[in-house]
Amino acid sequence: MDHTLFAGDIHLRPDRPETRRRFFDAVRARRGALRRLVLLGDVFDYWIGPRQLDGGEYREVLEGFAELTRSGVHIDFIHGNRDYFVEGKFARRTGVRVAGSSLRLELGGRNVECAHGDFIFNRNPKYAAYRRLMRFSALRAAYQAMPAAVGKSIARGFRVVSRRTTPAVSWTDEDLLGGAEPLFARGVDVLICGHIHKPAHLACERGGRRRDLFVVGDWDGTCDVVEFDGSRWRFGSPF
Ligand SMILES: [Mn+2]
Repeated sequence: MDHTLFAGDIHLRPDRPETRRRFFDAVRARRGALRRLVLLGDVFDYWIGPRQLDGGEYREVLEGFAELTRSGVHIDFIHGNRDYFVEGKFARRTGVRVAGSSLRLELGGRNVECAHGDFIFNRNPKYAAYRRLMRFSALRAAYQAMPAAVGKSIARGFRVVSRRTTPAVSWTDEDLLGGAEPLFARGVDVLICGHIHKPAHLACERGGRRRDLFVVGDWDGTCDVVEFDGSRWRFGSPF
């Protein structure tokens, strides 16, 4: 079967090996059927850039991804607000394809849009400007040139900012569908994201078509994932 698995907000940290084990156990349990794994961002709790590859902190994670891609699982990596420095060197090391901020697929005759959700569910008007700024090569280069310890302490600072700008509790179903609406209007049938750490599956009808919004859970909590087995969608615990 042509099985696709969507997961995000895993927030892997070197000091939490149990999260890493649970995630890879869930993926490996689907071996054989699994063709594609779409990572919806914030896979890493922090990622300071290419130097992170040499530090050894995420060695088992990198090996885990490399082993999966070698075994024929196609993996797409969508940037989250914690790990948008994941780039080409990471891709070459692991075989994972770095998709950038979003990914469009067609599954079962439906248009599927995958994104982390930080650009969709964000009430801070400065946020998009900040992310655009970080795209400038000079700023990125300055960040990458810092000693790794400084880079990590800045990454920890980003985490505080991102916690302040993403209040999970305040998103109602109407808010979530409101965020998805512009994408539905552009022809997206299924929107899959994460970021707000509040798992949800909402469906509605727009333009005579059924639309679905899936928000995956985080791996400190319910770990809810989205799966498509070639004919049916499933949302819930991966275990
Ligand atoms: Mn996030």
